[in-house]
Amino acid sequence: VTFTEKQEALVKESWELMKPKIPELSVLFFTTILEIAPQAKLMFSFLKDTDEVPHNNPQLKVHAMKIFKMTCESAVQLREKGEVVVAGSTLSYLGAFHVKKGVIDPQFEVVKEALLRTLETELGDKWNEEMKCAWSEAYDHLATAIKAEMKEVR
Ligand code: HEM
Ligand code: ISQ
Repeated sequence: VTFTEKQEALVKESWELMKPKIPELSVLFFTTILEIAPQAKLMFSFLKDTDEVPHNNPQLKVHAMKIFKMTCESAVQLREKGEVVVAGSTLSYLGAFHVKKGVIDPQFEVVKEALLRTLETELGDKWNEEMKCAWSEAYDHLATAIKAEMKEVR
């Protein structure tokens, strides 16, 4: 794998800019997922009793934060080791968890697209093609690792 120091730095720097705003951005992120894949609505407990994306759901904020953070960690690991480790047990837990929720592989592209659009919206002028490539690669490796764990369960 060729994930460069520069790419790692781009992901880390943009994540630092995003982090303080994640409570608000989590709503945009989740809304974008549902715009791309409306049928995913039924899978999420945040929407059990409502049609609208809740603006003050702590779970939604925590999960959204985790996804961005794990993608950033994936960038660090790619640079250091050329593979994604996260914490081994976290990966197998997430694999099993998502299988139980009924998640299928193609939906990982939906979450990826939503993640990239959220970054683009928030970063505006600071967002560029190089950053997009770095975040895409980091996310793809994380998604591949989770999908591999999902296969173990099935
Ligand atoms: C929950 C991460 C991709 C659907 C979660 C949780 C995390 C997470 C950390 C919380 C687990 C818990 O409650 O213990 C990720 C990461 C992903 C990813 C890092 C990709 C790299 C996906 C995809 C889907 C999905 C592709 C399909 C649309 C869900 C659902 C839940 C969930 C339905 C349960 C939410 C709830 O109702 O509480 N995910 N996820 N995830 N994820 Fe993902
Ligand atoms: C869980 N998994 C994937 C994407 C998500 C987005 C918002 C909240 C929870 C999520």
